[in-house]
Amino acid sequence: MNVLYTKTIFLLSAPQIGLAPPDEGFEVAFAGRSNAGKSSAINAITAKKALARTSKTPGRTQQLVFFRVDSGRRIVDLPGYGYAKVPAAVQKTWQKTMEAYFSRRRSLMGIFLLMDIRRPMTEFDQQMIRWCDACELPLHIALTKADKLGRGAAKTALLDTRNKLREVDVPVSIQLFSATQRTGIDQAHEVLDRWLQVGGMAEPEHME
Ligand SMILES: Nc1nc2c(ncn2[C@@H]2O[C@H](COP(=O)(O)OP(=O)(O)OP(=O)(O)O)[C@@H](O)[C@H]2O)c(=O)[nH]1
Ligand SMILES: [Mg+2]
Repeated sequence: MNVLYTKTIFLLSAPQIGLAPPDEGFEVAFAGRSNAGKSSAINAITAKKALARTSKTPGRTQQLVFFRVDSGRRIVDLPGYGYAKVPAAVQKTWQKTMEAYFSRRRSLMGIFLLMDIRRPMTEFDQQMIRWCDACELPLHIALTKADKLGRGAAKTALLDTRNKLREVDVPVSIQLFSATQRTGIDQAHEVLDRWLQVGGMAEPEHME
């Protein structure tokens, strides 16, 4: 277990990027369709039961929720408006907010895109991937709820999704993840460490 992430605390919730914390240090954002398992993944990665609020009701996380890993590093839980009940006007506002965030946020080092392994590469996901491409943001995909499929089917989903990512120009990696079975956490930490510039010679105390 990477102890750094267990120190993560809630910082603030921002309904728009103007209210985000100062654009300094390093930040990684968790994106994904509503109910994909973003909040559950953040809790699993930080080994905290209820740091990010999870819900059976889609659309629970409606703001950009910032978590502080340490003084110069943050994780962000992005709202996942990928479900039908959201009014068109709200969708539009969300799109504008996301576009501004992806393109202007200098501390944003990469996007963790979470997809339910049973429904990968939805229109929402493809939109996110296009934005990453356009903004030259590295992309890491976690296929969540891998526990819902058998090993063989999970592996097939991983390979299929990887095949669909051939056209993507930005660096892209992909993994299986399960918050309930706590699998894929080490792999997620490795990507976060890289993007959040953890483990340089200057700060060996962060590594276990
Ligand atoms: N079986 C299983 N269920 C999971 C897993 N991760 C999340 N879930 C369930 O999926 C539902 C949605 O999880 P959340 O983490 O709240 O999803 P979210 O992406 O944050 O959703 P929004 O905040 O609405 O955008 C909850 O009922 C979770 O318990 C997993 O790895 N395995
Ligand atoms: Mg959530």
